[in-house]
This record gives sequence, C-alpha cells and structure tokens, in this order.
Amino acid sequence: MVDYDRETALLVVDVQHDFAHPSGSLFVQDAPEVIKHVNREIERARAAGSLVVYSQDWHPESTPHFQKDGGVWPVHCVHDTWGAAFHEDLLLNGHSIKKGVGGEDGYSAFSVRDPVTGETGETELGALLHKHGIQKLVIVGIATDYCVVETALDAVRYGFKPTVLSDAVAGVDLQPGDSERAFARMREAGAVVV
Ligand code: VGL
Ligand code: ZN
Repeated sequence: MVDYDRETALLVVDVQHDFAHPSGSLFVQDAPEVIKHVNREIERARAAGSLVVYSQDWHPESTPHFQKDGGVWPVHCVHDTWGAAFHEDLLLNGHSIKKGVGGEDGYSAFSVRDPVTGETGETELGALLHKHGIQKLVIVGIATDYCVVETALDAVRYGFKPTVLSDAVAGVDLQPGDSERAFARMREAGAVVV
C-alpha cells in the first residue's frame, strides 16, 4: 500500500466507458475488475487530503489516431459521447484533464503528439501538479501498455516520482506480454511498480 500526503497526488488514467465497459468500443478485458481497486485508491487519497486528478482520452470525430482515418484504433472516446464519459462506477472527486482534443495522439496524460507532423504539446497536467506542490504520483487506470506507461515515463521526465499500482491498472495486450513489457519499461525509467 502506498501512503498519501500533501505532496502526493493520485492520477486516474482514462477510466472511461469505451475502455472499461463491456459495450465500449475499445474494451479492455480486465478493466471492470480494476475499477474497485481504483475506487479504493480514490477513497484513500481523499481521506489523506491528497489531490486526485483524472485524465480523459477526448478525441474529435475524425483524427489520424483512428483506423478509419489512417491510424490504428477503432473510433473511441469521441468528445461528449457516452464512450468518452467516465465509467459510471468510478468515484469522481477531483480535477479532470482532457487529452487529444486537437486530434493528436494523447497517450500520456502530460503530453500529446500529432501523429502526422510529429509535433508535440502539453496538457495542463504538469502545471496543475506543480501548482499544488506535488512531488510524487500514484498512477492507476487504463491501459497499462498505452496511456499508463506513457504517463509514467513522462512523469519521470517531468521530475515527479511515480508509483504504478499493478492491481489497479489493466492492459490491452494486443501482443501477449505487452503489459509485462510496459511494467519493465516503467521500472527501467525509475518508476516504482507495486
Ligand atoms: C488509449 C489506445 C488509444 C489508452 C488511448 O487510454 O490507453 N489506448 N487511445
Ligand atoms: Zn485514444
């Protein structure tokens, strides 16, 4: 169990219907099971007075992130749709950050990247955490092998100390072992995986 304090924030990555509900367009098999672990952490963090921040994948109707527009993913998390909404069982109590709003790939909750031009940009997350004096991050959510790993790697780059809770994340595993490889990359970068 990790301890929460005023310098620690909980980051809940992309617990949205399209990833976490069986009717979602990019449903991650283990996601429903993980929501109760995520909610446990939200309650623990709030009880300690810690900041809780939620990210949301938030795409336009057309983006090179989607298969139909030349990318790799089925249409998911289109802004203001049921699929993009937070899962109905998720406890909500904190700030939320949207990523990918301009049609970029937004795997990391900290930064986005235009898949065509390669141009990168930032979300509001880094500034928000700095404003609150956060040094340490606890990361939970979906998907281990995409948004969670990229967020954890960025957290290290941005100067935070991330801990990823393996019972509170779920992976896509397009290739068997993707989640395990993601955990290894996070550890190599200096993130703690528990
Ligand atoms: C994600 C695939 C595409 C994620 C987002 O939240 O992990 N995965 N867009
Ligand atoms: Zn996406």
